[in-house]
Amino acid sequence: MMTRPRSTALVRGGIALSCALAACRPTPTTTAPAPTPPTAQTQRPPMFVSPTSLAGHRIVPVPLSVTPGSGAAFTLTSSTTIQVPAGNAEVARTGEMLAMLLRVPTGLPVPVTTSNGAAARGAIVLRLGGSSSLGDEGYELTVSADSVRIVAAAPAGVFHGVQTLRQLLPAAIESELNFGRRAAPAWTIPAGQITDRPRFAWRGAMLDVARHFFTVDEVKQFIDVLAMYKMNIFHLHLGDDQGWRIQIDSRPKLTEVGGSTEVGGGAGGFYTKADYGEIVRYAAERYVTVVPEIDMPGHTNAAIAAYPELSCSRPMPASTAAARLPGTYTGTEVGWSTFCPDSENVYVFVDDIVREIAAMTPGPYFHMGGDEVHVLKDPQYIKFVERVQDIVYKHGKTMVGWEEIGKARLRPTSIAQQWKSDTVPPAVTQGSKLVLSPAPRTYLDMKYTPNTELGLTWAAIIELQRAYDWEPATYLKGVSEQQILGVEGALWSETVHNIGSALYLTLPRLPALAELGWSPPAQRQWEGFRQRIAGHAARWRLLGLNFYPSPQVDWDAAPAAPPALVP
Ligand code: TNX
Repeated sequence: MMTRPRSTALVRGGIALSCALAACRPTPTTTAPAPTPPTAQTQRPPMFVSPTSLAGHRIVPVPLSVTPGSGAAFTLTSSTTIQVPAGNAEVARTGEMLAMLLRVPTGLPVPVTTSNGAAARGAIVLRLGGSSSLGDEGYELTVSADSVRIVAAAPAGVFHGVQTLRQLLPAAIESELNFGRRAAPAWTIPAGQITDRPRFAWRGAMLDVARHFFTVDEVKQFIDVLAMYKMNIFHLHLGDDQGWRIQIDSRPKLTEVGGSTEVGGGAGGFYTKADYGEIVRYAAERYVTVVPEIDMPGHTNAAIAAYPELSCSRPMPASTAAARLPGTYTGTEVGWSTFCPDSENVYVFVDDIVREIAAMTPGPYFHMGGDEVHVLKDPQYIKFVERVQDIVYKHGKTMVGWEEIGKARLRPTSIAQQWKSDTVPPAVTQGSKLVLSPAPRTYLDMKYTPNTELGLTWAAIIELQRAYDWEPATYLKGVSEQQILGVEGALWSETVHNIGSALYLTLPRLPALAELGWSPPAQRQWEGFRQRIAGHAARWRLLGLNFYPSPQVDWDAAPAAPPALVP
């Protein structure tokens, strides 16, 4: 894999360590300086404070149901254990990840024990079982003074429940420093019960690693953010005019030539098969499915630079002078490149690509792109999409494509990703399910304000409230909730050079979208989100995650005093 130096201009808080659940966090050698002992819980900085009642929680995405208890809180102590069931390696792994998260800032031993018996006193119990109505991703979290129980029908649900538990502890739990006994906050979790499950099956984010390359470690950090907010799809845009980013053994020039540059003329880079395997594994441990995209027939100049016979003719914009190798492109115009739909060699090539990528992708999807082909006539475009669709299914994957693929005849299981239409896309009329990625609401590469240094403006200026305050089931007239598979945010990287910049555009807008994807509409209100998300800035700072401190949120506000308990 090729790497290059990166600017850290927009990274706050130093080097970010990648950590959805601390698996990657080094054991600290430093002890944080003790702050002046507090006289009252309320005088402590917000990062040390946990809600005194579940009613004051700041969980994002907001759960389906939260019932505050009247009993005492659970407190992490030297006798706290994590109890996992015998015979389930996945739940055991999640238990270990939770233990690593808790041990670092608390300095407590938090051993992981295996038992199918009753909850030991002081145990955090992770368990499979519970109601099948929880689905594969739902969970039930019960907190009492004696124990914490997370019960789910499947391991993904246990993982999501652990993310909720993490958000119920003071933000300081995210620290990579040990607070020591004097400085430590009270590590308490308020009593009560949470029942939770997602609204939509597809809750995703796309990262464009083609316009600018991102290293495996940077990609892991992005996946960490998805996992924290219970998102389950990571869509990886692996090829475009400016770069080809994935090793294909049968077509070595794709990475040699196509991987050699990026927007602006930098050195680009690519993932070896081992790198890609590492990304897929890391994502899977966090219950995130990788959806690889090779955009075609348009957005293909990097592949054509490597194998010119893929094109019928080569109309190129003039702005290629800075490119390193002949035929490569480092500008940002779109819509001008295309594979030749009338060449059989093109389909042999596509078969090679889909076969190799399908073989290294455990998830069920292959995304063929299909957007913005301005230089083909409809019949040519349609023929291409239908041929590629056959190849994708031949290699055992379900096809996904940008909404333009609806012009072609789609198989019933093919999925269209809406991004520009505000009426019923043709794919839906054919019976395909839709992933909603409306650019004016979900495009993470749009500026927050006209003055945002990074980002584009063609779809909209998207401040946080605009990213949050819309409803998927009514967004497209004539498209009902049953036709919507879910939502996805897209981070195109024409202006985004590194993970610090990527996170600046992603936080806090991606958590807003995560809530649209997960939480029932009845639980969602902008004012509530605004107050809950405020509590997350302290977490992002401790994790070294850059973010946009939107003026629409009072980031330093202490958690609201809990309202009186309503039975
Ligand atoms: C449109 S949205 C594109 C991308 C650009 C993006 C920039 C879509 C399917 N295509 O090629 O990167 O706008 O915002």
